[in-house]
Amino acid sequence: MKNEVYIIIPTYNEAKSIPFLLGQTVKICLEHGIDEKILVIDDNSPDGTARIARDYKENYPHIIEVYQRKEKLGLGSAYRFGFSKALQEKADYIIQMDADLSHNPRSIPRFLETCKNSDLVVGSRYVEHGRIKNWSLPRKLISRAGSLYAKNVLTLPVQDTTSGFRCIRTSCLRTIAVNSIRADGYGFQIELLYLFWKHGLRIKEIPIEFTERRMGKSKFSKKIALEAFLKVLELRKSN
Ligand SMILES: Nc1nc2c(ncn2[C@@H]2O[C@H](COP(=O)(O)OP(=O)(O)OP(=O)(O)O)[C@@H](O)[C@H]2O)c(=O)[nH]1
Ligand SMILES: [Mg+2]
Repeated sequence: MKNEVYIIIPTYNEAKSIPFLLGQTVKICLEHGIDEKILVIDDNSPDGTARIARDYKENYPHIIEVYQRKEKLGLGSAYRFGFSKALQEKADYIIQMDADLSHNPRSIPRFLETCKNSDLVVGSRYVEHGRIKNWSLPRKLISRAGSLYAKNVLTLPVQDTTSGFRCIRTSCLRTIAVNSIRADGYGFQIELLYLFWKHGLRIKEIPIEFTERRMGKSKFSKKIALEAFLKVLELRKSN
């Protein structure tokens, strides 16, 4: 029997947060009657994230799937992998979520409710009631500037263009040929959003409270920021 919702969680060195995140997510879904499958897509994390997630899976063998890939292939590649699984299994909805507890699984029911009447729901730090907790001012400024840059250059109808907490109507991924997306990191999120918009699909934004990771290390890098910057220009040119 198919699962209605695929929750896709890419991981790289998230050993400390993954058990808590999985526990919370299963709990919230149970409380709200959500029929979910959770896909942990790990890139052979040196800290043993995949092993810890597999141990946790023993508690919920029919809900959690852990995929351990051979090497670090990037966030975009992990999502493409997860999307193809959700498409194969004909899941109705996909939730995209980070593993570092920046995204609160308590928001999942609100994403799904909103997605009933839309194709992509973006969890936003930059709409009314959206919040960022524990980020330094420079980090806030970089993120806000990056989001505004993509929004304005590509004329996107969304404030938080780089947000990685989202809900997708799975069938739309056939329309936009998701494997054509090549970017990783923020570039991936921007390109995906751009393709939904370009194809005239319905996009909504809901407020989220985003919390700075308390455990593990950020993978934010100049390389990822530069890739996203160039990706926006490339998409603009191709328009
Ligand atoms: N499978 C896989 N997951 C990745 C890779 N890089 C990052 N991730 C995961 O993608 C999610 C987002 O990465 P973060 O390091 O939190 O990056 P970020 O949210 O942009 O940066 P911070 O806000 O500083 O945390 C986390 O769950 C990471 O573990 C990768 O190469 N492969
Ligand atoms: Mg993060």
